[in-house]
Amino acid sequence: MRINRAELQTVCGVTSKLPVNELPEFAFAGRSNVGKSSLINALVNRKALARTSQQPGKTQTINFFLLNEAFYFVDLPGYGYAKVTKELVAKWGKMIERYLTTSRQLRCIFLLVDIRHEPSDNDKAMYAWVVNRGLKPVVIATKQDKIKRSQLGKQLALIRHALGMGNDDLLLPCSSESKQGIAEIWAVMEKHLGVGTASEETKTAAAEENSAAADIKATEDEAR
Ligand SMILES: Nc1nc2c(ncn2[C@@H]2O[C@H](COP(=O)(O)OP(=O)(O)OP(=O)(O)O)[C@@H](O)[C@H]2O)c(=O)[nH]1
Ligand SMILES: [Mg+2]
Repeated sequence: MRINRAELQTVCGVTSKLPVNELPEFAFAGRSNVGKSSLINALVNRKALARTSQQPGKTQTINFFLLNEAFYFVDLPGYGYAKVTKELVAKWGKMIERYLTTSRQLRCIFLLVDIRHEPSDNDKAMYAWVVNRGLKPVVIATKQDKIKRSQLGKQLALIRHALGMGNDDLLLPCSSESKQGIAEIWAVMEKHLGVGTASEETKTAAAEENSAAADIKATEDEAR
């Protein structure tokens, strides 16, 4: 999707009141440093809309980015960041929980995990919590550029197994550096937004997405 306008509209700290938005929201969750803010930048094709850092714990607020005046990206603080007090970690957890339980416009939550590693206990707990709330998370395996093509299937199978994902649950690899997988993530959001479903162009894109998803699945199956 072409993004013509992107702005950081609302920043919420631990004690802030969350906005009651009228437009659809897509949220990005995952441990600190997994690449949430980088992915937001890659999706909107901007270098620094969302602030990123090599130091974990960069995003310490819930940030609402308004795109094309039509929908929001919600950048959540990372969990599992050890260098702040337990008290603060707990407050962030509560804030994320408050957002996920009260948002009326959340269309899809993307749960990010690092493609190189087995999901952590925090990742597993987050995934289970989101599933238990009746939300259907789409898991994104980040930093695909850091592994070899030959490792892809094995890593995806490892992540799917560790999180206890069903065969039909979406797991998409991506890289904010090389831009691999970015179009597939957009295809998921476009489906939720119901944009351009009538056009031939979108039908082709959707067919391509389905075939890309089938390819990824085949790679995973091969690795089993
Ligand atoms: N090679 C590579 N590096 C990445 C990728 N995505 C993010 N990074 C790097 O990972 C680090 C963390 O990225 P962020 O986007 O700030 O991570 P975050 O999840 O927003 O982290 P918090 O705000 O602390 O929760 C930065 O140094 C990024 O450059 C990727 O796809 N490939
Ligand atoms: Mg961040």
